[in-house]
Amino acid sequence: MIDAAVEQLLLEDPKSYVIPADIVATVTATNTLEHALMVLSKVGYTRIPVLAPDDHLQGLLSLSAVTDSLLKVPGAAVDQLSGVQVADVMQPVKRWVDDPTKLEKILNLLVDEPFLPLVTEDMIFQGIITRREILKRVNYLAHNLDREYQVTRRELDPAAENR
Ligand code: 2BA
Repeated sequence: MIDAAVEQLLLEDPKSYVIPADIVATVTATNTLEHALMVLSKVGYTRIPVLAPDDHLQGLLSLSAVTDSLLKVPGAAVDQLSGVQVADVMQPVKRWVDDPTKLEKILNLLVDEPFLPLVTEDMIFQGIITRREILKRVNYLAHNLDREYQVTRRELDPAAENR
């Protein structure tokens, strides 16, 4: 369990670590890979969400999936990606959160995931929580813990140390 003081400081402003949907780069499942490659190159991110027209989260598209698809055909040129759709290469979403205050879960999942999609109960995309934004909160915590709390080291129990 996360220490209560740590949790309180990290959670002071949960909205501050959510990147809202309207500024997240996304593609739709019916976009061609040529279009998706253009989006990925323009925004500079390596993996972005795939959304349905009604904003349902459908999957994730990675740059490596696009390049893999290109390399499958010997001598293929980028314009051949116009014959393949995002739906053909996107990956399923395995990890997401539906509440930005579920810090324990968020911290655990972000160990392995660079970002987590934030969705409603029925999987409508709300935005993402990235490692960068969470690390910014952790940095704030590291610099401000002793402003609001008196942090003192517990007396160590020598018997417990030798166990
Ligand atoms: P990656 O694209 O692999 O990016 C890893 C880290 O590299 C990012 O970490 C960020 O610190 C930096 N970075 C890469 N491209 C950047 C760019 N165009 N502008 C600014 N910084 C850039 P995080 O910021 O923690 O993001 C973690 C992951 O979340 C990213 O992994 C990407 O998959 C996704 N992501 C972040 N912001 C996004 C956005 N606005 N739209 C779509 N996906 C986003």
